[in-house]
Amino acid sequence: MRRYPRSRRLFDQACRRLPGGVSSPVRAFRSVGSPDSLEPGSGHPLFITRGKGSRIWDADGNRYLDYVLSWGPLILGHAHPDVVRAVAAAARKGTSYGAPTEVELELAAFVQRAMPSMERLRFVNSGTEATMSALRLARAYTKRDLILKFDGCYHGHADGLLVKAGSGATTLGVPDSPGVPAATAHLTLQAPYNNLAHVDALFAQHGPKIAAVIVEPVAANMGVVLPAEGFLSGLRALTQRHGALLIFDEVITGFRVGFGGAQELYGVRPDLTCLGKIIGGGLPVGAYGGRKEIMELIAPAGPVYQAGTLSGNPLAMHAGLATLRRLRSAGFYTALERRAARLYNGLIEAAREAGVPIQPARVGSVLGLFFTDRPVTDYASAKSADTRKFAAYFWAMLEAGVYVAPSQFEALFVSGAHTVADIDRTITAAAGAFRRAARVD
Ligand code: HOZ
Repeated sequence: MRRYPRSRRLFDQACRRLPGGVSSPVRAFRSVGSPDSLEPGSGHPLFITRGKGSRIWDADGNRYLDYVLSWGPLILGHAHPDVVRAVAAAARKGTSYGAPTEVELELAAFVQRAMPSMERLRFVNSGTEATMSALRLARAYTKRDLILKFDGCYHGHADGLLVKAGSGATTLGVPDSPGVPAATAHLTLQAPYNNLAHVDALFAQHGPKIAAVIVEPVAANMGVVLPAEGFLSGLRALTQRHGALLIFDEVITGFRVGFGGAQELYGVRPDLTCLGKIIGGGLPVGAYGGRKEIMELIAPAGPVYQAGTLSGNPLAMHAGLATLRRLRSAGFYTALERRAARLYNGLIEAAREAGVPIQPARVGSVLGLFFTDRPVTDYASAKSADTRKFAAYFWAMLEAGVYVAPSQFEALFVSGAHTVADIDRTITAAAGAFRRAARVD
């Protein structure tokens, strides 16, 4: 069995300096225990020293096929030469000016070509900043205070969005974070994902007060849950009828499920869109944008204040631009789709052979699987999945050299750097991991 002594040592040191030893909670392996005990909290994360293409290396020199990909941004894989070249060239000219640059324009134009609904957009530094700012804007535009979010969707860690939040908040059992003032939480209405009737009822009750509905068009922070037929178009119709804005959080799906994101894939045009991850090519970036008349309320064009010292940072802009250019190259998404489908089908077959029930989901290169025999359509059904089976699967995958997110409530991402051989190796590893999971009761 693999051991990770240097990572363990580093983690012990980190715990004396950083809360929980990490800079973001989902990294901590808290819920999956350790290789020899699936007791939550008994393990430690791996410290990563480098990445190249589809692979990463840990502090003990172990190599892994990486399906976390920094939680989604690295659609080209690690250290893609185009991105490295662009960042290095930009850095030689200075890392930040706090002034407008031409590259912001170029990246904005690329994003707008992909998502024409973003008639105007503002660059920020993270997905959290994007969603937080979009909500402020929606409230200012509609002159209403309530927002509606879906249970298990995660839109970053702004106060009003840490209500039944997915991702690490769910993994660690704190979907409603302490520290969020009750007065703020009360401004957030909640509905089960995929439940239009519930949304309809909330609009019937609170309609004139609801500023916006915010949704992950493909939920990818409670595991991967696909939008039911008619769900997104239903939200579009309901928001329009009641004068509320529809905000698509495409931080994960943007440029991931296709060049035009989920809005193109499902043919629904939101009022506002939030982006992050891929548009920064692995550097910290977010963006929000939408209809001109709404966006023109943002300062200095309008009175809604939002600012940032490093917003539109040139290194991040260049990394994003290099990434999006590569995504535009002929056949990129077709090849990615083929690899992701091969992995998806291979995982399903491997689980079937191992006799372990799973609920798989996939849109493009975003995949998820739940250890349950019941269909997963929302947060409640996602949470009923077996976390101990997942933990056994997780450690077996790691042992076999495959790095997946240490939580069932996260997604798995395929990059353009994953080869067919990588995929087939992963399926072989998963066959063993599923057999291990099957033995857990
Ligand atoms: N959306 C990411 C996880 N689902 C964020 C990663 C993090 O929280 O560190």
